[in-house]
Amino acid sequence: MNTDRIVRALDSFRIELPSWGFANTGTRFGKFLQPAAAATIEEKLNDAGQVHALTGVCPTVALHVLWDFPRGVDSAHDVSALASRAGVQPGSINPNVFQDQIYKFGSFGNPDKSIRDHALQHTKDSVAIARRLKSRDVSLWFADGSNYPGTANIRQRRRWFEEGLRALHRELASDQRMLVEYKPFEPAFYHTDIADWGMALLLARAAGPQARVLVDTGHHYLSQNIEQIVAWLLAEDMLGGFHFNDRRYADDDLTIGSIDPYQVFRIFREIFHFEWETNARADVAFMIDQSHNLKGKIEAMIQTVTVAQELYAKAALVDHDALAAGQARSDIVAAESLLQDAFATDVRPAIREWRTARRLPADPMDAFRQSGYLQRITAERAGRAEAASSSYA
Ligand code: RM4
Ligand code: MN
Ligand code: MN
Repeated sequence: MNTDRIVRALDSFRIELPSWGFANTGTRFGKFLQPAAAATIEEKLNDAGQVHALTGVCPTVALHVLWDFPRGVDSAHDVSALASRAGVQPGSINPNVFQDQIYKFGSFGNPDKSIRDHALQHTKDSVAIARRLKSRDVSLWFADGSNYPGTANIRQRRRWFEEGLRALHRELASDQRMLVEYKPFEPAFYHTDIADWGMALLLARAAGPQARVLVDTGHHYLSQNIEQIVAWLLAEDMLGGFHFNDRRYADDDLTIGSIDPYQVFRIFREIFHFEWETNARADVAFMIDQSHNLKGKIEAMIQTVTVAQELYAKAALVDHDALAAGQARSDIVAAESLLQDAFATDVRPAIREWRTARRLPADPMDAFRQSGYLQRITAERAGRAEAASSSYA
């Protein structure tokens, strides 16, 4: 095993935690509340701070504007102070143009101009929040779509999206980016305005030079080759980042690697391959977009980060010189085995050593369970009104 490669990979690996992953969430059938779940932005940041303190690789937290900034841009100062007290920094800013009643028939694609303008204003405010917090990325996900054939003008809505995204792009400071996320279905079940990576790519290109595509691993049809999409977006310099999660059926938001770890490995492998070939670092944001309604929130995040590190380390082991030679000879078995051998390598001892060398607990989950943090917040937060639970899902 090439431990140097693992060490180098882990030194550069960072993954962003989602604030909403620490709050009570559920399915559309109901929520099972956890007494320790975070209800305020302060609690979400504190919990994220724990995950970062134990793993050392999650310095930033993705924030949802509607849920985390009750007073909009005026909350930015408080959020920033709370983050630094928790030992983390604000990460990507996520506008919310899907939850208000006015978005029943869409946001950027709504036939009503006043609603399109309202949505645009909210995303502009989100850019302002991001600037105030020194966050680089504004991640845009739109629930827009329709449920029945013939009920929406698909090409017209596409133009509205282009217009809106272009107008938003004009708000970006020169060091900011906007990331355009796609999703094939849900909540819309006939057509979704930004349904796949091709649509997101075209819209990002139309928006301007600082727009990129955001790949949420749960937002594909079953059996789609996600690493090929990643390879194409890298080749086009249009891959902005990931929302990692795993799924068995739809947008299940399960723990990364819990269903198909080889998929995540293959995605990371494409990124390493690109870096090997170009001798440059891929400027791609790794973010988690998971909300666990049965697992303990903090434990689920620690597990996620640990699994992500393992899969990243395995992918770093692939010898791309040997792989290129195998591909050139069309030696299929040799080439494929390079991936399989790397994937089969037990990288956990090397990761434990890496952690110890960096004064991190060798086993972050065990350290969390020993720390008493969960018992403390459970006592502090128990018995709170259900009303305090997050509005998501
Ligand atoms: C969507 C999408 C977005 C996330 C929302 C809550 O399915 O993944 O990224 O912010 O859910
Ligand atoms: Mn997402
Ligand atoms: Mn999703």
